[in-house]
Amino acid sequence: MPANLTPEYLQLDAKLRETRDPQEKLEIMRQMLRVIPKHKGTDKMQGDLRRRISRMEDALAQKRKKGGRDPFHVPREGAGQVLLAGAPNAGKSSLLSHLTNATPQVANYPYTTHAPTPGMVPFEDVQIQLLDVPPLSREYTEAALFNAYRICDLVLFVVDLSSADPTGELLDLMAMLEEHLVRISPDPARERAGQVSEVEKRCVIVGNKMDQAPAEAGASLRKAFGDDYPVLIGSAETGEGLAELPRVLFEALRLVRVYTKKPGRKFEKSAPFVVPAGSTVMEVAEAIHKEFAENLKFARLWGSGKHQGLSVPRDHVVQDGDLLELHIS
Ligand SMILES: Nc1nc2c(ncn2[C@@H]2O[C@H](COP(=O)(O)OP(=O)(O)O)[C@@H](O)[C@H]2O)c(=O)[nH]1
Ligand SMILES: [Mg+2]
Repeated sequence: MPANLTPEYLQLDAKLRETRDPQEKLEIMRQMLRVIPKHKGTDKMQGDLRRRISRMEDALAQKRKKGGRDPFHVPREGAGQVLLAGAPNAGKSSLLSHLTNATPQVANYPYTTHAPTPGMVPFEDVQIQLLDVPPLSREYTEAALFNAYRICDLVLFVVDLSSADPTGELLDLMAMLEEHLVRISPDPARERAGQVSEVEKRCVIVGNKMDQAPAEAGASLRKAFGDDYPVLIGSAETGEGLAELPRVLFEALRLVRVYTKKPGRKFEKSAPFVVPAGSTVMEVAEAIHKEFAENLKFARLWGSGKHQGLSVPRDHVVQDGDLLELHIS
């Protein structure tokens, strides 16, 4: 069967042969996999591409481990890693300054942010890591930036409401990520082991510069995206409209906080264990210590309404704010 490759695919193929940088090669192969016509005639080519992508990813990961540096890699801290995304001048750096103690450069000209700048967003008794990164743009975006989106926990889009077409701008940002195999989704599929191609990420949207924009701009952004994603309309400069953003980020990360204590001790409601929503008592114990989990006999639970001190099985699913007393043998 003929492969019927498109000009777009052939162009990428030619580009791949000219490219030396492994990271860029990887990006090109991911794009090729995206655009290759999906039918029986290309099955083998698709398989080959997947294998080459996988090998290249492994090789790059090895290199990073050996100390080769990925300029966009920032070690995870706190409850989760949120990556800002936006066009030049949308207000990403201003938002980071507003929400955290970080002091990124804010300037009224594009491309001010080069290396990622991290900051910690406090929410009640947890901290969420927020990373400011260079803008997404069709003119120039470093390939390594797309990798950063692949490994973050949540994408925070910032859209300038005073621009000509905020909704179109956001659709374009999403399309750019998708072209690099990062799909924004209200309900991402769990990542399967060994899957190398597309990843799915949740997002939160901030319509920024409301102080400079007509009210309709915010309303239409909400109308376009509000059914699928949290949309906040506000100002990164004054903070107006954004008071709930830390909570919205925490909720979008789909995490729960659990407070634990040993039998006979008092609860210290200060440092929660943060685990993915849907985690069980056993998984909380594992998060504390592997050995601890192995020796877990039973747990008593306060919280979730009806469980005031009742003993619960190891596969009981914990809720945000639960108090757990762990009994080990
Ligand atoms: N009026 C207004 N200006 C803002 C707001 N947020 C950011 N700006 C301005 O927009 C410009 C670009 O902001 P910056 O945070 O550097 O954008 P970035 O390129 O996305 O990081 C700066 O001059 C900011 O002062 C806002 O809410 N209202
Ligand atoms: Mg910036």
